[in-house]
Amino acid sequence: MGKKPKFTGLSRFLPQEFLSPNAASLSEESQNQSKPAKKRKTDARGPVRTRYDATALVPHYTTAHEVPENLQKYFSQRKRYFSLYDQGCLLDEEGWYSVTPENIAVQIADRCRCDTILDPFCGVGGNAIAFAKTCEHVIALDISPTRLALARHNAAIYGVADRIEFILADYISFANAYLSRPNPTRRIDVVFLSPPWGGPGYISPSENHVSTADNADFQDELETHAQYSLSRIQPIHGVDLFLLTKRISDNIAYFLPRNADLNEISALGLLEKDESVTPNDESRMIEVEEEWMGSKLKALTCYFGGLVAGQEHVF
Ligand code: MGP
Repeated sequence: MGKKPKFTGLSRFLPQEFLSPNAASLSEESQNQSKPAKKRKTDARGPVRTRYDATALVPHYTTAHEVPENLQKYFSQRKRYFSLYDQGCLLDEEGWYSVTPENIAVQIADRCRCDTILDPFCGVGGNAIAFAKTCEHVIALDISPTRLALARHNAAIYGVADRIEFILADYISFANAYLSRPNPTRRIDVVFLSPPWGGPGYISPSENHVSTADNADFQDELETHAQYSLSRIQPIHGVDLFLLTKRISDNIAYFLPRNADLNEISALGLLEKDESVTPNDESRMIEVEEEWMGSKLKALTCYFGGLVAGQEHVF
């Protein structure tokens, strides 16, 4: 800890370069997209080192006794998060509790097939890796240099690091810069929003939640009434995040807690990015996909615009 992450080839947030025809800041990955992904060999001595190795940044846990108490339940699901975990996948604390399980990421990526997809909260890369297999261009942002380096390390294990453009950026600044360009050189077709939900406590009521039940019923109330409000999304209110994103693309997949308030989600479908736009009823449908793993509901993916089944014509 305290060690500054060392990384090379990641694009810093330089919107004018990202948007310029010469794209001087495009990362090494995107410049090498024509190179075929190298086949990886397993090594009996342990994880294989890749070109984007980030093993110095966080530990790669192999047994439960190495894992801090608060991460134990996530470690036991490690192969659900990354089926190639044993080949050296790396997660930091936030990555452990917020990475999308691989099967779910694959399902979402299948729905989001397009030319260019933006994953502005890429974390340790679970979704970006899946998008690299269904989309032509993947732009993955994160505000944390460590997590971005871990995402690229993990993508290298999956053989797709060269298919993802990793950019160290805060999404709000990136979006505003992108939108301020009259003619961005790269059109973004789909945005996958998987922002921080405010930590693993998202399932509990927020501090200003007022219990209407006796203490004895409180646990039941948590299960049935602790709806998650979009106001708890970070770094800005979830409604504002959606509206900002809608100015980039109508085609949005919004990954939200399983206890998210469905009334708030359906209200998003009535929002227009620009009040002068005449509402188009046909593009108003929203699809909410429940993401189950076995008997457990893990999260909701809410699809908007052309990502909604039957609404592909608005893409
Ligand atoms: P969970 O409920 O914290 O984990 O998150 P789990 O293991 O299902 O807990 P259990 O005790 O209820 O069994 C479920 C899933 O939600 C995770 O696998 C992540 O994909 C996702 N997730 C969790 N958090 C805290 C976040 C977050 O902050 N942001 C995003 N985008 N996804 C999250």
